[in-house]
Amino acid sequence: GPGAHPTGHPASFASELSPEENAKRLAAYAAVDEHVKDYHKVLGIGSGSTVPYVVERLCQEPHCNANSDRWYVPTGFQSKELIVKAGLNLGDVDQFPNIDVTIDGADEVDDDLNAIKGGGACQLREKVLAEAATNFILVADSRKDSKVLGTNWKQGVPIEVAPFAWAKVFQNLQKMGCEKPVLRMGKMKAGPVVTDNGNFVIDAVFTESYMRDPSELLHRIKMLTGVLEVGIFAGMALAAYFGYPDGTVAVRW
Ligand code: ABF
Repeated sequence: GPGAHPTGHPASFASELSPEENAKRLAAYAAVDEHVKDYHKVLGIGSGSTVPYVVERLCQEPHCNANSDRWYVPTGFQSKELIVKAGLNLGDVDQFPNIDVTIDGADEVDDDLNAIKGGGACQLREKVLAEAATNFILVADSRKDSKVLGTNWKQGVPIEVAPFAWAKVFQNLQKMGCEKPVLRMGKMKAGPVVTDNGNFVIDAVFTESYMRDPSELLHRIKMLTGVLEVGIFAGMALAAYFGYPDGTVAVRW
């Protein structure tokens, strides 16, 4: 239905999108067309500005109705809304711990398909759905593509923490070599951002020497008591699709 279109326009108005938006759409469409098969019964739907186009594409398939035996599992409030508004079957990961394909956005993806995620504060659920998926696919526009994590994404590694432990995690991140961790605040600066799981987020910038080994950094941060999940997705993605403003899509796998 019309609710499935993120711009509010029918798909035939696609050419009215800005080159940047069109790039996201093309990446999303390419990922769906390549990886979602008719026999897939459970799909993970990620977060961010490219994912509405994933749902848009899925809604152009015959499976797109409530009588379908396909289920859609969201990574957070935004994707839950997308699923509900499109009239698709909403599922949860406790019903479906095995997902055929999860398609999700990213803040940055490096040459080895390691990713920074969590700029949207959804990294804990995103990682659960990434791990649950047989095929985990990233979609983004070309600005997210880089050789080393942290090159384009300057905000640091998003870390979800238990609220009462945040100050201790903050201190331990400093000891680990992060000069200026930041407790992420809401838009009005009246208090910290609270995730879908009721937790806080610390953004931690690390120098390039740390970022060159994302897996090692991930493991060290994750060992800090009070850390629930780290927005480094190391070695999880099967492929990444980057849309370019000139209308081309680059695939990395
Ligand atoms: C999700 O959405 C997150 O992991 C990432 O933080 C964000 C990307 O959003 P956008 O496409 O709006 O930059 O994929």
